[in-house]
Amino acid sequence: MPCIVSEKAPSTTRGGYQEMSKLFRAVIMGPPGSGKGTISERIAQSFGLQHLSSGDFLRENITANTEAGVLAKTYIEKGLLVPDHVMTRLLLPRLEEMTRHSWLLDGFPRTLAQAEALNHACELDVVISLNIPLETLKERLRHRWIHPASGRVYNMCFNPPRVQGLDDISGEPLIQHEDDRPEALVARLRHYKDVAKPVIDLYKTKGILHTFSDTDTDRIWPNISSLLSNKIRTDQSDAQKASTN
Ligand code: G5P
Ligand code: MG
Repeated sequence: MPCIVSEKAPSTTRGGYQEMSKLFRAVIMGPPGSGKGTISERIAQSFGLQHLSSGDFLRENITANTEAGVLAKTYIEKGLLVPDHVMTRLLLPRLEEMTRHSWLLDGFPRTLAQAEALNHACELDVVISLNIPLETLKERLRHRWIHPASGRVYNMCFNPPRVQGLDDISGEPLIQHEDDRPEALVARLRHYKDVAKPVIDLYKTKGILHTFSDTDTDRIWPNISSLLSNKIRTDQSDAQKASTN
């Protein structure tokens, strides 16, 4: 797959961040409810990376009734992971459409097989791993509501909608994910730990893993922001040096 790291980025960027001369590839990992989506939105906004959430992409496929979506639904409803071959067949072509953008993958890879498939496709610059206490996760997801059409996420305590039960922008009703209901939730949390360990070990060995531990996204965010600022600045200056040599 043409996921070439040295490819020149296009001249326009989102988020007002300085133009990147080298494309940047990042992954954010973490258990259900760890704040991947919330932090990804902030990263996309601040650094102009395109955000691709595997969960949102699956839900789009479910809504559109695609073959993969119909299959994925049966797993997601039970709180199980969607099989690796379905995930890679869905996600890798989507990444191929984004080769001219810097991107952030949220929720993929989840297993070692997925990480190996991604490895063959492209080289990552940074992997962010969120390490959040179990009780915090359970509490957060119990209060999570989403706007299905846009994927906007609310939490009745952390970031409630302006009008209870309604999306701030469209005014449409909010719903809870089937897999945020208590039975599916416990299964999701249990699964995560087992399958994530070899993926985390792989990225640790590659020297690109950065782990953030806290109970609050607002305390984690400044550290992630400064990691990415430094990383992107260093990568850009390396790319510039290479192009002038
Ligand atoms: P998803 O959709 O990727 P999960 O299980 O990885 O689902 P999820 O649920 O989307 O993770 P998140 O993105 O990590 O969680 O967290 P979030 O949505 O930002 O935050 C959770 C809640 O906490 C929100 O309400 C938010 O407002 C609030 N919050 C955030 N920070 C704070 C804070 O500091 N304090 C408080 N109080 N609240 C906060 O995947 C869904 C399913 O799709 C399948 C699986 O079946 C999966 O279960 N799937 C895959 N299967 C196989 N392989 C893959 N790669 C797959 N990807 C998805
Ligand atoms: Mg999410």
